[in-house]
Amino acid sequence: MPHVRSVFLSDIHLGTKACQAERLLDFLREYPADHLYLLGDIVDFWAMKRSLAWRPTHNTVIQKVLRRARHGEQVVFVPGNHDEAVRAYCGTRFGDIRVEKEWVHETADGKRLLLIHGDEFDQVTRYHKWVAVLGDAAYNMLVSINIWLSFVRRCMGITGYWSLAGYAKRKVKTALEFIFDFERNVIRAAAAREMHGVVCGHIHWAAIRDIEGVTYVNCGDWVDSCTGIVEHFDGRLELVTWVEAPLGQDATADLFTEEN
Ligand SMILES: [Mn+2]
Repeated sequence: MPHVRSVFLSDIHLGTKACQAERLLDFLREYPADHLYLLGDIVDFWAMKRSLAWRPTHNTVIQKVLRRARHGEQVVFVPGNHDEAVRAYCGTRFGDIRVEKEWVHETADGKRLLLIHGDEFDQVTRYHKWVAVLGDAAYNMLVSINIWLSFVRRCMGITGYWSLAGYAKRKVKTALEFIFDFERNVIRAAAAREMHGVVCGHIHWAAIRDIEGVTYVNCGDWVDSCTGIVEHFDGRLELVTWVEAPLGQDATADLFTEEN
């Protein structure tokens, strides 16, 4: 079983239907660590106000995290905008879990990483959804719909060319610009604080890359992409995309019976 130095997770959105709690439990089982960082939007209080979708597996996630903290793993929770209610408790502890507005993690090779959720650097939250919605397949479909649309427009005597796909593409471009803006803002804030890098979440877009000499790391999410960041014992950071392991006959049963 691989054991890593640190695990960084964000945007789990417990309490929503879309939350991939089973997969997350598999991931957590695979990666015991010395440090576990939960970088915001862990529990989705916003969604829970609209409709409650709290499953037994969501309890299990909380129980597993509490147990890891109790067994000596350093667990730090940095609340995000969906769990901002917890921000009032920054600087305190919930049992063995520290709640902090932000945190600085030093990697095994001595790099200082600023840990934040990142919503304060988000100018327009809603745009990023376009990226997820409009994959290549959707784009191709738009192109073929557009062929029909221009046919209809011609039949109706409407002149001039208007491209639905082009319209969608401009929207996607806006979404990508939003992501670049977000990344740049986060990076600059980290650089201003003389950090080697920054680990955040919020935009549901996992990444590890160097921008302007600063390491930009985004944990991604557990509602769609199922990604997390791990730090190995040599300080190397790795983006893990969780691909479901084949389920053994008792793989799910023990989640509920295991002692916590
Ligand atoms: Mn967020």
